[in-house]
Amino acid sequence: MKMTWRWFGEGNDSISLQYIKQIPGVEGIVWSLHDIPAGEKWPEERIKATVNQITAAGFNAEVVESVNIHDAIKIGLPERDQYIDNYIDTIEKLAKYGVKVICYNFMPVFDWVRTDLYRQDEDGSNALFYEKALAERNPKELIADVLKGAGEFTMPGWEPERLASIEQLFDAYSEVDEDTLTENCRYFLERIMPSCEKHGLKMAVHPDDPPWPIYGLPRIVRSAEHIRKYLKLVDSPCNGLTFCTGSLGASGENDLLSMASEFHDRIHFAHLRNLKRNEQGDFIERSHRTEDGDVNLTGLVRLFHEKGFEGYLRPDHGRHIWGEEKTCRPGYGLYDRALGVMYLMGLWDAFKKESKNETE
Ligand SMILES: [Mn+2]
Repeated sequence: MKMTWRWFGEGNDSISLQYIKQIPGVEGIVWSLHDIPAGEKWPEERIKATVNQITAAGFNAEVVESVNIHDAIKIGLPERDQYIDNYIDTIEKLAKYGVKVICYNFMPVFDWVRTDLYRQDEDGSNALFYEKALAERNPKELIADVLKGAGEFTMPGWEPERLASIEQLFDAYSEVDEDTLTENCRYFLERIMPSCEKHGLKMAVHPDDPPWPIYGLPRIVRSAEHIRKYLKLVDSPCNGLTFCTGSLGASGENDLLSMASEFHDRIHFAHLRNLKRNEQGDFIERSHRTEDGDVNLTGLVRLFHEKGFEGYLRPDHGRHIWGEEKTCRPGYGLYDRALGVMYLMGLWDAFKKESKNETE
């Protein structure tokens, strides 16, 4: 297991690489070029500069999250071939600079949905919250609320320029059902896989967040059955999974332990975090501790350890605590994610010691 930390880049994150270096156990930075619009080639100079900055700070830069996929590819428009060519160009360049895993998603329109970015919890902390009854109201209201909560930060998947034409975006997807989206995904994967295999670079699809259809838009990475099908679209180790417990775990129907066990050899990247569901289908993000939510992180870390997981792992969203709210990116503050690292490392180290039968 290689512990990593998501960092949004110089001038685009409230946390410095130097601070991240002070968190024990973090080996790698998960990065991206967030200002490059989906579909465009990533400039080599920018890749080189970012990788150099990360490695100079003492981290590996082997995981990119995300290289976003242009809507034309998901919808299956004729211009998709050009965008796929651009994607392959970016894959080749990233491989050249040592990138081993690319996290991406295949969700139409919204990368993720929450209805409140600062929901107060019982202990006075606050965190990202999803209220089912509010999630499918007028999309313009939802977008306005989310963007307002983000303050001056841009948020991946919530690009104001793209969402400004939300009606046209919905129209463009009107003919895209689950089968069409799956076939468009197969087309994309078949085109990019030769390049991935040549370089040993692994694609790791992020599950749908939350794992059910919203606004009637199809979702194809949301259950064991969907993931089984997805991994067979191209049955290659390079067609893998980002195992995100906070996304998959928002549905009580997903048995995360059995999913991790079944798909472990195709899991290249893991986002481990906790959340608490209620009976209405709402959920709030919680501390990483197993007892604080519905995700059995203890059991999952044990399983990853038993399976000899050698991929990358990171704490996922954290709560906003100790007055950090609105000084950091929503869900991406320093404190709670650092606590998350220590909790996950603590579990891992304990299982490691136990398996070696070390008592001292
Ligand atoms: Mn995630």
